[in-house]
Amino acid sequence: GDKLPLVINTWPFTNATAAAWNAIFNLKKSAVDAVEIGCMKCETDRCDGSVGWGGSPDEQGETTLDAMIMDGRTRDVGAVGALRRIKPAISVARAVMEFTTHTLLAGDQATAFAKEVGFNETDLTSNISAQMFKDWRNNNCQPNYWQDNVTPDPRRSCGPYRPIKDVDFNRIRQDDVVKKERGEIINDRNHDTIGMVVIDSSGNVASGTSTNGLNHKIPGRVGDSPIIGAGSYADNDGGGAAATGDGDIMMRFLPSFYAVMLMKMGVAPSVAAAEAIKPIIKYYPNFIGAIIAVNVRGEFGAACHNLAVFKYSVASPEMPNVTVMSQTC
Ligand code: SD4
Repeated sequence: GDKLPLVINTWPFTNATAAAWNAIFNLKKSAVDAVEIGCMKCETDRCDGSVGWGGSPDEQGETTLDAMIMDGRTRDVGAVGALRRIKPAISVARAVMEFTTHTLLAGDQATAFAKEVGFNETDLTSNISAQMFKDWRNNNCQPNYWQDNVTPDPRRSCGPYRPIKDVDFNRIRQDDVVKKERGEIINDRNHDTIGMVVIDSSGNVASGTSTNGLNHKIPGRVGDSPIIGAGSYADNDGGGAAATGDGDIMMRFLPSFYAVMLMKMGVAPSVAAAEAIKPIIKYYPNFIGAIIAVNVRGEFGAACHNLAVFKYSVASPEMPNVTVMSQTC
């Protein structure tokens, strides 16, 4: 059967998949439009609290947003990092792509740009994010999933900061305990970033991401999601890929770029996805994350690490009702 057009995105964010599918298949919109519409759906639904406003408060309680969008036909890109007080991050990223010669805008100046092109400034705090922030402060700046009988992890303190090398990680806990415990942070009920790739019926590829990043991050922290080739990548000659997980680690390896380059050389998507996270695992065995990859023929695959199972969503002429796929790690 026909494999194109195709929509694929991280996690069982099926409403986002359906929105993008409707855009590309029924409304005959472009792949870039479909990615924006799909990611917008997650932003307005606030998928799992980890996309859009009102989630993942930083050390001062503020939610900031990261997003990117990429056109694999023209290689045009727009992205925003640590966007403040503006809800539709993917659309601001789109505006960076459409209205400027720049690629990535950050922080308050990204907000100023967004206002200039007509977006509304608004508080991104929700009752939930305010409560999460309060709990965290009341818990000596430790995530509330951290057990009382466990030595606090100084990596997630709210300062003052000191060199990481001074921290005795061995004393804190064994690696496999960290792995197990952190594995419960990102799991089937608590997903993260939406990363999406859409390919139209002529083989034009677009990709995008949107997220509110990491709980209790240091203000100013930008994750992998708006970084080109890390959060996602699109190339009409290879395909598209998008990543989710520990962005501070993943962005050191540009996994989405790597997967797309491998597919460009003829490597199958599932192999390209696995290869793209291999070097991450080599240096950071406790890393948690996943990647989806799709080539220009509409063949797709995924790979993950330290998740019991990674679920992602697909729609194509072969699976028009949006199918949730399960990848074991
Ligand atoms: C980040 N990659 O900001 C995002 C968050 C995420 O699964 O995807 N977590 O690091």
